Amino acid sequence: MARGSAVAWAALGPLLWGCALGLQGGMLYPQESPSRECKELDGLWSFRADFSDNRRRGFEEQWYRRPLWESGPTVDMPVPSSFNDISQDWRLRHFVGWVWYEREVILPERWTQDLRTRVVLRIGSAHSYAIVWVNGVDTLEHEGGYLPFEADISNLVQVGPLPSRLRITIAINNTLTPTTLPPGTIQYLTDTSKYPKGYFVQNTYFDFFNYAGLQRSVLLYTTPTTYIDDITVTTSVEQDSGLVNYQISVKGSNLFKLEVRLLDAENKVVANGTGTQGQLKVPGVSLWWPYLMHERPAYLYSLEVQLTAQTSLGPVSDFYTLPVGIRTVAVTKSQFLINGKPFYFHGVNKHEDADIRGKGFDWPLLVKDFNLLRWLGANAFRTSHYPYAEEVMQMCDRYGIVVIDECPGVGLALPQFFNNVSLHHHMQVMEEVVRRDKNHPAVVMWSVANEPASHLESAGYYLKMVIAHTKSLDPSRSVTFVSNSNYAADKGAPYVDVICLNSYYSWYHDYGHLELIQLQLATQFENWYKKYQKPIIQSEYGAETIAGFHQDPPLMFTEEYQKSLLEQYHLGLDQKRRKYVVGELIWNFADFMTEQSPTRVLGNKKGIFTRQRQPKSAAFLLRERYWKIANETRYPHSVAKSQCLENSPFT
Ligand code: BDP
Repeated sequence: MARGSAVAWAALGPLLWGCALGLQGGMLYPQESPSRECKELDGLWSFRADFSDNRRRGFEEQWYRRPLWESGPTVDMPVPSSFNDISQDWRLRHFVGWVWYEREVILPERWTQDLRTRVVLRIGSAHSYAIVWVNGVDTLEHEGGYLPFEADISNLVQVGPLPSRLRITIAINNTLTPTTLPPGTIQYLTDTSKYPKGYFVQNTYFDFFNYAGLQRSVLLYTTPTTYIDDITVTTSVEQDSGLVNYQISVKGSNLFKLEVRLLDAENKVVANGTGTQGQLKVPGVSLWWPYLMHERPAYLYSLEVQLTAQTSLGPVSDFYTLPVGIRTVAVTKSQFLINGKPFYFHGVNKHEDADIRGKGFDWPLLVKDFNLLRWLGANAFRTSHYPYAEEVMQMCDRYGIVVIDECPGVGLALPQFFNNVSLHHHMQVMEEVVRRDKNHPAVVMWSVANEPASHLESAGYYLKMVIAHTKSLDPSRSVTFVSNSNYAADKGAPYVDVICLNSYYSWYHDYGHLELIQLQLATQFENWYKKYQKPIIQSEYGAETIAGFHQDPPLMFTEEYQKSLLEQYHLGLDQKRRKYVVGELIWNFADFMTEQSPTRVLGNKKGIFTRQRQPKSAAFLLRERYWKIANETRYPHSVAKSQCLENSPFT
């Protein structure tokens, strides 16, 4: 976002929507409405990994042509889930190549008979490259995990005799190459005295396990043949009125009418409009505020869109309801402003990672994590290092948890990764991220990468292009990437709105010397601020900690060391907090799985919670700090109370 007042965007908003996405169609979250039905395909799918030497037997034998069991043995695989930790077969845990999923489904009669109905197959994410067949017909391909993709399959289902039995086959390849995001390399080990013929390993340059599979929901949903394809909303504030700029894209026909109503949280209509674009004015607006910043956080309106259209088969109507939070975001030289007030990010970095599901979406885990965030007094997180499930983003809107939305641009560590093919793909991924998440009030900033080799000239150009592209897609939000480079060498920092810095003083450098943290942190902040005069977020810091390890005076890997390291960082952060440091995000919310290595003990243990979501001592320390900061920065000033504090054994 360019520096300047939020009000300016109110006027410019509608014009700027002209920067349309290169993608075809919108990616509205599927919902049931009087005109739309959903059929979830979560549950057990048939599954097979292609262990053949070239991993291509599935294509050579065309496994998609017939039911999967006919071409060989299958196993049950739950969806959503990563496939890696489900079976007892170690080869599957480390598998690299194509895996095959299949599921049969019988459709409701109306879906196959009513030609005014459009049937869509939507896959929440498939990591990392996916090909989809419906009844053996090649239907859809998608590159990149962590983002949804879909296809209109009406033509395939609205044929033939009843009942319409659908066989969905999805082949997924988790191989990471120099042009995927994240990138990786395949290394063939050719010393036959050590490795069998054809032996290869997947190298990655990031610190989390490359879980793969159908990790989010798969579903079928319907719309009428003329339908609401996309909605884009931006908001601003003028005195005590909220302004909601909307733009709606309709597909299927040009003969339609659109009616738009904005409802408050009590379902009272507060504004209405017609047509594909316009501005709704909400006098006496209730703003969307972050958690703990205001006594009434996360206020959501509902934008009800009603379409009526004429088709050759008669009239159709379509309904879609979008939650809308009215808020402004702006950046000055030293502040991050939400609704014109300084906002301080006190939060966490996360991973979508837990137990045997790997990165599989899970409702209990989602709710538990948000309860822990609120217990902690956290008001923000970064989706390190890839976009999280859409349900997570919805929860952030509802709970007022502010999000730095990061794309899977992680592990851009080698010069060869900054090539034109990657750049093009990276821009496309940003289009998909913005398309999916643009309407979430919780999202205040896009992060295009984590710790790229930003000291390289080629990285400078690459980052400049991706950031500019992201800004053109969404001029209403800030854009950043997360750096661990030296301030004097970083070639990407000139293009960001907010500087995000990762540093691990007394962990990866000067191990054990906690006494150096304050000095080194002060030097870091001063150097960066002097050079760039932009607000800074400490986007990672932390220490590996094995829950239950104790040593006093503190030694590395103990709970005492993690606490002491945090305390030293906090003293350093407090020196700059009211000046230009606008946030701190601990690494990490919870322990998470990584590749095996001599420096990882069953994964990364920098969590303040274990992988099972139990607190280490540092969680209590951080909780005290976050609630203290919340009470200092609350607007209008009053003391906030944790919902969990009363009668809590922890107070
Ligand atoms: C940072 C990375 C993060 C790692 C962390 C660590 O951004 O993904 O997990 O270091 O080493 O550099 O714990």
